[in-house]
Amino acid sequence: MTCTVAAQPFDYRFDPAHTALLIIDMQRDFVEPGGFGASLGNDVSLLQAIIPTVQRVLLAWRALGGLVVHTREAHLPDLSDCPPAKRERGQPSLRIGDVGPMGRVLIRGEPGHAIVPALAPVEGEIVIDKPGKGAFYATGLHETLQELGITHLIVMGVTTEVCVQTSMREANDRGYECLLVEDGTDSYFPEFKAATLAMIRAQGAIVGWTAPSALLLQALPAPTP
Ligand code: TIU
Repeated sequence: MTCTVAAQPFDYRFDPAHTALLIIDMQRDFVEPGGFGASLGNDVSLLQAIIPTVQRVLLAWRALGGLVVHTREAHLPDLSDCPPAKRERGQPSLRIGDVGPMGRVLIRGEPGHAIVPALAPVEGEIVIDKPGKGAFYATGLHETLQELGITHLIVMGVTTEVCVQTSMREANDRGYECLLVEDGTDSYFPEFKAATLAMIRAQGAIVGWTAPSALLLQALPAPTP
């Protein structure tokens, strides 16, 4: 079955059986006060606002029986997978591994590491802990998707220009056809989000396509009862 989304810069076609919904880092550490995003000096309210949209698409995709992959940016408790440069860069109020209001910042298993309750993974969905910004670096995600016959990725999550864009570029280089859901992603910096959407779809979809969630949902087939 082929679905067609009236995306930019031109129609995006996909078969749901060979497509995964990839939800990047919708963790408390990025969207709630007291986490990693806030420790970098950011206002997290912009990111919180996309949760209902991401949930709408997630529920529609689940109803179709489509594959869902969630990622979390996270490090091992001993920080052996965290390059010192990542921990030491800048002047954050809390560094990765420090104890904050939601436990140790960006550490696996801590309260802040969890995906927000509205988007929590359910049984059968893939959850990837990634030490980098990209979902493919040091995760085995490509091998997993290859085994499952996935060729297309529909992408949502945060932040648009950091982990979402990095993951889309990694995916694009590995041959995946990627659609970014415009209102299912956000940045702490609106101008960075706008620039990222423009960069992705420039030059004939050099990284991928973008479309609002309404056009994606319109393109999905009705779920079979
Ligand atoms: N998930 C993700 O985008 N990680 C970041 O560190 N993003 C920032 O924008 N800082």
